[in-house]
Formats: sequence, structure tokens, C-alpha cells
Amino acid sequence: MSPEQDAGRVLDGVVPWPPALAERWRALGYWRGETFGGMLRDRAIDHPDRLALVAGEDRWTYGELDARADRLAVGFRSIGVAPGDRVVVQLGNVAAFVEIVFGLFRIGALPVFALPPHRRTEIVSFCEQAEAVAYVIGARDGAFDPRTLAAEVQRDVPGLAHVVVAGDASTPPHALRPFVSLESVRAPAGATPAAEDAPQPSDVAFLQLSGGSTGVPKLIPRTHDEYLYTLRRSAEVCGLDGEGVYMATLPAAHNFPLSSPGIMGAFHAGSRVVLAPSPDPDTALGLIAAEGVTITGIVPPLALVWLDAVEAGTSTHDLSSLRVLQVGGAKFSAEAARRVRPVLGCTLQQVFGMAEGLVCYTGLDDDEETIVTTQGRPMAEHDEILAVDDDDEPVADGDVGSLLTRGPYTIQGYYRADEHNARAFTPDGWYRTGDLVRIRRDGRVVVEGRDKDQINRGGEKIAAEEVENHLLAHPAVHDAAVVAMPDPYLGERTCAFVVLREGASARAPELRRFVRERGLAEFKVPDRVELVDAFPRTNVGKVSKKDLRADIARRLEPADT
Ligand code: AMP
Ligand code: DBH
Repeated sequence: MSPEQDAGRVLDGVVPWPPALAERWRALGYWRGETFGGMLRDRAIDHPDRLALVAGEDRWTYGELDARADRLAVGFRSIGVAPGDRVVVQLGNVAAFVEIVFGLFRIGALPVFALPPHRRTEIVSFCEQAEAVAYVIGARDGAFDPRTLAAEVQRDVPGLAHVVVAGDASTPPHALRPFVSLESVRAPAGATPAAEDAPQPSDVAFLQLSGGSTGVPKLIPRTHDEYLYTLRRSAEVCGLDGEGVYMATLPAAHNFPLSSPGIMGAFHAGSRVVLAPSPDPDTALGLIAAEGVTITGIVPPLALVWLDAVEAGTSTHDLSSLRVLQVGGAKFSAEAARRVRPVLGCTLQQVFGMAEGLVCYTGLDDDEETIVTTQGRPMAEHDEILAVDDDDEPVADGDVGSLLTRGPYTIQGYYRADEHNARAFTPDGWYRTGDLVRIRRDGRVVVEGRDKDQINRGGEKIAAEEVENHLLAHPAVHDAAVVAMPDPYLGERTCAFVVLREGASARAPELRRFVRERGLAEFKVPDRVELVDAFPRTNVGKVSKKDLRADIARRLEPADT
């Protein structure tokens, strides 16, 4: 392929793969010139009548899913969504999520994978950063009505041409323009998208989200070619084939249940996907039994809930079909990890991954000690990992260092983020993961901590700076510093230390409410607010978050004992 073709459909603000590297990954067989749309078509041709997707009442075969994707591809095109356009998709685990993203893939439009907890601030930011032409939402979920949110987003983002609702599309009175229903977008049966709309394998397929460490969450461009490699290899490492049944327990748009091997890896392998509407043990473990689920992936706090429910006998579902329980997104303690096999009767697979690329897995055949005490090894032979010190020099073998990585599927840069990219990548193209790890002599990685300014709240990532900025918007707040505090269940929760302006007064509940009312995902609202007179400082005068973390950990101790 020529360098011109390498660039594919050029999207401004994407750092392209250097042509020589792209050539290398092709020559080594990592990139095989596939696209998502083509992959689904191939599976549908191979086994049209095999069940592909189970979600609530919906049970679709590969043939049906393929035809539905085509009808939505044509439908989105007809309302004006063009190849290369960005579409923010915010749906829970419903069948529509799958047909919509494949519909968009087929016309080379890029889903932006918002998560169900995101609210106005996040969605507006995604729409603006991506200059999205459409925002797809679902049905009401308890007290939360996505249509109310969408109407607010429409007001804040003038360029947003369409709000598409997979569900009741009646438009709220304060909306600027009428919403459209997914049903009205869908083209008649038999419709097929134009061949020239189809993307190239080297094109960016979608924008994934970064947990981030900056004021605004960054968008991550992933191409068809490299992401399809991750699916193929993940399915292999996880032992998922056409006989397997993968259940998305976490929201399917998240990179872990999307791709490690996730729903996309399951489709790639021609296996069946089950979407769990809720991760609670009754629903999720019930679905494992009812649908014969063989593998699913969850975060550590959820693993604790499942282990406790089964051990206590409050959940008695038959879990004999479950072969692999993946746990990732945050550090799983060895103590909890040890309980998985005896309690659930399946193999634990630790997964240490990131939406930026690199994914490490423990092997299904690894000895129990390795499974329980490490986060596995990178999935690709040509993944490079390096633990470095503050000067980017490699640390001694087995010492803790900051993890750098590069390889056949780790991005070259965030979307439209030149300034941030200069810090997040080294001049030699290594991605700075911000994770502190030990790399064992056998190549296994053990995650020991973090040197990025982020809180990992049971797998939900919170950029300290983002929350600090919202606190600083309060008229009584002079300064704010958000740090992690230990939590026996979530691993970490957030504590905001706040210095008030002289003479001003504000109490913790008011500050928490203020952040919530700024339209932020609930998990980012500080769990605790501590009002202090001043912050501890480092020698160079910076706020010492290390001291603040120690301070709050100390304050929590008496309550624990
Ligand atoms: P993101 O960049 O938002 O996709 O989040 C990826 C980050 O989640 C990693 O860089 C780690 O900090 C964290 N993470 C994911 N899996 C694990 C794991 N198994 N153990 C510890 N941290 C993890
Ligand atoms: O936390 C993550 O982002 C994550 C965890 C496990 C991930 O992106 C993945 C596997 O692919």
C-alpha cells in the first residue's frame, strides 16, 4: 500500500501511523486489511442462522444483525450523516447499541463511545471536541431521562444536527429541534449502503474515551486494522471461539467489554454475545445460567460482590458454564483473586488494559500463583514495555518504574490534542501509561501504583484536575486538590481538599452538590470534602498530593478499626 493509502480517509487532528511502521505491522501479519463492516458481513455469510446477540427480548442471528446494520447505515446516510462524520453514542447494554455502531462503521462514520453515567459536561465536551453531527440516546432509565439531557446538549452545541432516540422519541418542550426515532432512521429491508462509503482498513473507525489526567477527557482514535488485531488476538488468548458465549456485564461501550475480547472480539470469533442489563449478581449470574455464558469481564469491586453473594448462598444460580472470569480496570488484590476458582469454579484471568492500546492478560494455563499475583503479559509478541525512572531511564530489572509502551495497536496520539500529546508520548513514540509497574524477568507485569494525577474508583477513572476545575468555579473556593483515599470495597474513592477564600463560607455537602449540578457523571462527585487552611507543599512549592493522600488515609484509620 502506498503512503497515501495509509492515510486513508484523512481526519484532521489524528496523528497518523508512520508509513514504515504501518508497513511493518502489515508485513508481520498484525494488520490484515479488515474493517468492522466487512468482518460482520463475513460472519453473516459463514453462518447466517447462528445466534449472534441476546439482549432482553431481542435475539438476533448473524444474518439479522448484518441486515439491520445495513438498514441503519443507509438510514444514517439519508439523514445526512456522511463518511468521516462523528456521532456520539450513549447507550446502555441494549441490542440497538450493536446495530447502530455497525451501521455507522459501514458508512465510515465514527461512533464516539460515551458511557451511560456521563452527563451534560462530558457529553457537550465530546460533541465539541469531535464536532459531532449527531447524538444517539436510549430510553429512560429509572429517574434519568436522556431526552432531558439531550435537549440541554442541543442548546450548548449548535452544530449538533440530530438527536436520535432508540426508544420513545417525543421531544421535550425545551429542545431546540425535534428529535428523531431510530425507527424513523432505519431504511427499508434490503437497503444496502453504497460501496464508495465503505471505509479503508487504515481509517479511524471510532473515538474511544480516555480516563485521562487532564481538565477535559481526551478522545482516542482507533483504526479498523489495529483494533481488529486486538479482537483476533484477545479471543485467542481468552479461548473464545464459535462455541463460546461472551457476556458484556459492564457497559459495552467501555474498551474492556468492547474489545478484551469483549463483544467485538466475540463477533470476530463468530460466538454469541449476551448483554447484561445490570451487573448485580441476581441479574448477571442468572443470565450466565440461563444463556450458558462461558466468559465475562468485570471490575474488582463487582468481583467482590459476586464472590460474596455466591459464598453467602444468596445467589444459587448454576455457574457451571462459566469457564473464565476476567477481572480488570483496576488492581485486583491477590487476596480476592485467590477466591475466584474455589468460589466460582472458573479460571480467573487478570486483564490490565487501556483504551489507548496495550492489553496484558494472564494466561488461562498459567499456574495459580501467576494468575493471582500478576496482571499478565502483553498480548502481542511485538508489544514493547519499559519501566523507567523520572529521567526516562530504564530502572533495574524487577524494580518499580513508570510504564512506557509502544507496539502494533497502541495509539500514536490523542485526537486533536497536540499539546497534550507532546507530554503523553516520548519523542521515540512511546506512550506514557502513567502506571507504576514491576516487569518480572518472565515478562509478567505487576501494577504497583500510578504516577498520573488520576483516581481509579473501582475501575472508573477520575482526572483530579477535571474535578478541581469544577470546584474552583465555586465562588467560595480559593484552591482545591483532589486525591485518592483508600476504600476497602472500591480500592479508592475521592477526597477533595479545599481552601476557602478569606471570609467565605461553604460546607462540604454544598460543594458536592455544586459539582453535581455542573452536570458531571455522579462517580466524579467527590466522596468526601475536607476544608483546610492551606495545602502542604513540596520543596519546589507545588501542592504535595502525596502528603494529602497520607493525611486522609490517617484520618480514615480510626474509623476503620
Ligand atoms: P484508560 O486509559 O482510561 O483506558 O484506563 C486504563 C488504565 O486503567 C490503566 O492505565 C491503568 O491505570 C488502569 N487499569 C486497567 N486495568 C488494570 C488492572 N488490571 N490493574 C491495575 N490498573 C488497571
Ligand atoms: O481500564 C481499562 O481501560 C481497560 C481494562 C481492561 C481496558 O481498556 C481494557 C481491558 O481493554
